[in-house]
Amino acid sequence: MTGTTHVPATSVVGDADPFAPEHLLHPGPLHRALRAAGPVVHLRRYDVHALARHREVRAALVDWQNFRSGAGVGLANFRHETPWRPPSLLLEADPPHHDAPRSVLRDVLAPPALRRLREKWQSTAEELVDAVLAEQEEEFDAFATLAAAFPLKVFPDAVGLGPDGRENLLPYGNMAFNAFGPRNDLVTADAPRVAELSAWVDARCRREALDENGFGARIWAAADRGDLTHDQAPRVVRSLLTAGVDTTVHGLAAALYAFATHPEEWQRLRERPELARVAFDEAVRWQSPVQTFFRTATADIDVAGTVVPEGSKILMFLGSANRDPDRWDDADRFDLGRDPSGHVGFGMGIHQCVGQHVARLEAESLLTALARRVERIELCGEPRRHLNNTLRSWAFLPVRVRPAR
Ligand code: OVP
Repeated sequence: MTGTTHVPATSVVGDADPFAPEHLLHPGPLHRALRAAGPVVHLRRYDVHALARHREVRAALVDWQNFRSGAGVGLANFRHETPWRPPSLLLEADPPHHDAPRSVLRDVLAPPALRRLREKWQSTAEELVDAVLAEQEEEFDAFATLAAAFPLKVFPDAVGLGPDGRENLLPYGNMAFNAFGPRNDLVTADAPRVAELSAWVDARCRREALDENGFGARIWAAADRGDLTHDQAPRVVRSLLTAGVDTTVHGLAAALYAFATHPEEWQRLRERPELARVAFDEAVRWQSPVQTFFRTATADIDVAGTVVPEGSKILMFLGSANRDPDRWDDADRFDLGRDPSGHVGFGMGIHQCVGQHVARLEAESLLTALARRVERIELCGEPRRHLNNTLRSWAFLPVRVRPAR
């Protein structure tokens, strides 16, 4: 067997640190080794069991009775460790506590609520793309000017946030997503700003800080109706501000990167702009902006013959499940012709992304506006990743565009 096709034995892959920079930058080789090593792999460094195949990741995601979220969905076990902030009432909760906040947020972010935003978001996307094409040279950083700029324009407005301090949103989310991982250098680098950023976000979740027409006000109104307690309302607003910005920014960046490296798929989108939504889901499958989440075993669980002990953590590789060749034909290919449904980039089951319709509307607005105005988009330099323990994220995405005539 040659070096390049050699599959590391379980004992070797079991020593890997999935949160080391090399694996965060290039997760593919580790994912392949984990999938090859078996349906479940013990990672000795953290004493957790890892799932990297689509079948087992999906099964764990839908089995909330055995694979719990209430002890945290990061490496830290809230049974033994104090969380860095009060736990999320959605992400870090199990039924029955989970269900009232979930149902309130589901209604606030449901498609009927989004219909009111659709025209505004489409015209904002068109204005943004027009401005970028007018102001920039033909080469620019698509990460800052498009992927980050668009969500930061529309989403905080929709929540009902005031104009000040919005530059704190991405750093706060970056910190929250790092905190799901081990206390490595990435977490250490965030430490000096934890108190300041947390105080800013917590203040924005108060009723007085929120515009009366936004998602935030609707969460507070649900508390007035008795669907939530008034104590819970600010923490549900906090979920919007934690999970709603970085995810969409790096999700849109994933789509732009995909198109900038697949010119034939860009032509396909230009010919059929109604493919924008499926293109976004395919980009979420292909890049998996949220790479990993953990669960905690509530009993000794048999996974394909291996016992995962009660109380221990399970690490689910969403990004690996989304590239599993046993589930996907030509898994590594970004392909608008496939049906990406069944990907686990938004999770699956009772915790599946409650904001996915918001994300798809943002993506549809931006990609449609671009497809109408840009004939070609291609990389014109080396793109740079931003390292995060959970997010497959970007720092710089240099592109060259040719505007459509
Ligand atoms: C991707 C997510 C991520 C981070 C925070 C929260 C949710 C939250 O509920 O606060 S889901």
